[in-house]
Amino acid sequence: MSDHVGVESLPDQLVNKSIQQGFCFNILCVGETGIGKSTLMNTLFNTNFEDREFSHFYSHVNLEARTYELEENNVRLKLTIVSTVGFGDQINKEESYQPIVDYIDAQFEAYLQEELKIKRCLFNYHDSRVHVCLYFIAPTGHSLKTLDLLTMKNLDSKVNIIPLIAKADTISKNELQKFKVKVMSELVSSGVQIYQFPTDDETIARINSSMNAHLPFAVVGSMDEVKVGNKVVKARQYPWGIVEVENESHCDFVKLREMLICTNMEDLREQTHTRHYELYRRCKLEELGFRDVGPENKPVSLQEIYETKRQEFYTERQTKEEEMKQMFVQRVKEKEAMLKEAERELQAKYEHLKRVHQEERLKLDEKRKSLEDEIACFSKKRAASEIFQNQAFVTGGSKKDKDRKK
Ligand SMILES: Nc1nc2c(ncn2[C@@H]2O[C@H](COP(=O)(O)OP(=O)(O)OP(=O)(O)O)[C@@H](O)[C@H]2O)c(=O)[nH]1
Ligand SMILES: *[C@@H]1O[C@H](CO)[C@@H](O)[C@H](O)[C@H]1NC(C)=O
Ligand SMILES: *[C@@H]1O[C@H](CO)[C@@H](O)[C@H](O)[C@H]1NC(C)=O
Ligand SMILES: *[C@@H]1O[C@H](CO)[C@@H](O)[C@H](O)[C@H]1NC(C)=O
Ligand SMILES: [Mg+2]
Repeated sequence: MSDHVGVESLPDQLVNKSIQQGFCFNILCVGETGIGKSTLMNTLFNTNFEDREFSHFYSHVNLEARTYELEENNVRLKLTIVSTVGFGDQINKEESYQPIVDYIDAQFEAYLQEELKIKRCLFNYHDSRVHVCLYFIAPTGHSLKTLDLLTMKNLDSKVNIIPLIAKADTISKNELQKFKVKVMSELVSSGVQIYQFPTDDETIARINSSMNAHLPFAVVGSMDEVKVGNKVVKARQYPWGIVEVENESHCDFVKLREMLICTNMEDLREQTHTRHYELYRRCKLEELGFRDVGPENKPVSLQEIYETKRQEFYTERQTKEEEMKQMFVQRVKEKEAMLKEAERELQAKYEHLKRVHQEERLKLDEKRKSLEDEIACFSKKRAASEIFQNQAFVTGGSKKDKDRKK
């Protein structure tokens, strides 16, 4: 362009807009109780986030999210720190990572729901998707625990993981170097994908790849101020010396702050949106039956998908209905057969009873007849005896007999 048009102000416009809007960044701290999560967050942002200690006696892992508004030179940052509570404290640790996975998925789901709304509000939506997961490894100097590997393996497709060796002041320099190598080789052999600082820009590739070589960062956290020489620094003081948090020959705290906040925050946000969220969204939509191309690699519209889905649904419902009808008929038939069987049994019982009854009656009749015969026989005998008595009276009746007769 030969004359000034004003295209050059585009970056300024973007900057001004971003500043107006403010930024949002969400950190997830995963690590055992008391490993130094809160202290490191305080040290990183040079703020005393009011926080409490958690006990070791939770039966489940919980996640606690807190949002803070920070400001530096008119740039506002809406920072959310999510911390695991009770991680690694259960006897059975098998389900420790599930609440973390669920939390990350829930944030993706909330964003997806907002996207799918008819009246979307993505412009001032409070994005709660986790941009980075700081994984605190205990400074054992030995090796990773199964819990560490399992958790990172389950999170690596959902979030950018930066592994940290916590409380790095409690491990000697030689051991730390060996431990770092060990941790990295274990992560590689377990196939855990950790976040790689971008190296696609040639001029900075060297620095970023050298940073990648420092992973996992060995960090020390402290809000205590100690006077060293003629300046006051954040440090941990021990009887034998002082560990300066911000001295690169003491720990990797500065490297972490540099990479996390100063240079790669935007990349972490971008990766979250374009890689992790995209993966979640794709799986979710495919689960619902959406797809971009049909059977013959032809693009399919939403309308078509909707129609096919509806058709499928109706067909399925019809077959279900038919099945249910069949089942009903079958049931009725079975019931009928059962009823018939019962009726037959009753009938048989009835016949049997009738027969028994008849037999009884016959027996009774016979008895009656014999009784009647007996009575008849008895009557005859009586009649005969009376006649005999009368004759006796006529022939020789005394006065005494007459009285008795009376
Ligand atoms: N040696 C050493 N101690 C540390 C470091 N960071 C924190 N601590 C100490 O570890 C203890 C626990 O620190 P917190 O930051 O409360 O740990 P946390 O992980 O937030 O603990 P919960 O939130 O209760 O699970 C405190 O006494 C800290 O002073 C460190 O880098 N080195
Ligand atoms: C951006 O803001 C600065 C100061 O607030 C102002 O001077 C400048 O003109 C703005 N630029 C654009 C392109 O809006
Ligand atoms: C690392 O990569 C980021 C993003 O590409 C870049 O902005 C930064 O300058 C690079 N180097 C260092 C040392 O941060
Ligand atoms: C870092 O610590 C080393 C050794 O303790 C010391 O010599 C050096 O001056 C410190 N550097 C800074 C920048 O304070
Ligand atoms: Mg804490």
